[in-house]
Amino acid sequence: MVGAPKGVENMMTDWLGLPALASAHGGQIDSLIGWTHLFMLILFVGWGGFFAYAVVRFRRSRHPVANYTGAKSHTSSYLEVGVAVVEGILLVGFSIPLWAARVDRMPPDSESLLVQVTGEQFAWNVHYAGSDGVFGRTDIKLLDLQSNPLGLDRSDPAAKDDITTLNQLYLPVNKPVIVRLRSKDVIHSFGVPEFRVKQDAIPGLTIPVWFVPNVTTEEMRARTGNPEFQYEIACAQLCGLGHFRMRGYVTVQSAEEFQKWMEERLAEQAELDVFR
Ligand SMILES: [Cu+2]
Repeated sequence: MVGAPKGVENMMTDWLGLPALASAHGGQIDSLIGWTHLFMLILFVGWGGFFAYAVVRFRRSRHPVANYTGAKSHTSSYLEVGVAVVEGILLVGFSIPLWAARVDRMPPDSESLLVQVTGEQFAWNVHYAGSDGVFGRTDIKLLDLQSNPLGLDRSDPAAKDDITTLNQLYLPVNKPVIVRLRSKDVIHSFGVPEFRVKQDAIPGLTIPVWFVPNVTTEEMRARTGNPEFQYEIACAQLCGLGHFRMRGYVTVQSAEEFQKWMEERLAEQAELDVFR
């Protein structure tokens, strides 16, 4: 991308025309995708070229009778071993370490922002624990699709400072985020292309997914030249008739802006509580 700050973009991102990168680990994902494509291109050209050669070289007019002995050289075996070695390197050297970092080495809760994101047909419910860091109790009996889509029990002390939003995920920049994914009904999938994150939300399970967003929405607007740019959570599993409109928005802000946003939401919440 033109004018992109160094270290944010990856060579492979440009080469493959992937969406702009906006997370700390995204470059590694793009490298892996890029190297795999490059290797597949070499294989495709190699095998395709050999196929074309064989079709011409062993055409019927030149070789009316099959040769039962076949080739004696070991070149093909060496090539096969070479292909297997490269595939092994991609798997052991790139894929497994990357996967382990994503699923095994979660950052500690104390250093991260924890958010619960619950998918439903057809929306994303976002739930922040607030300053106490404890998610308030939820109860299915309190669930109301309009006024309380998560069934949050506001009488629980831990729920007092909780913030819930619909389809709006606000995140501070450069801080690890752990999204705890859940689903109320069917399988959905939390996909934010710019973060190189995609994880299914499965009813009955809470699945954590983590990333470090490193480009704010404002910076991305400047970089893309699109003043209306928004990070989007796209549901990446066909989850029903309204799947196409199951879309959330992510706003990445500076730590101060994020803090301010949280406080504003809390103030709004306090106003609502007066009328309860
Ligand atoms: Cu969905």
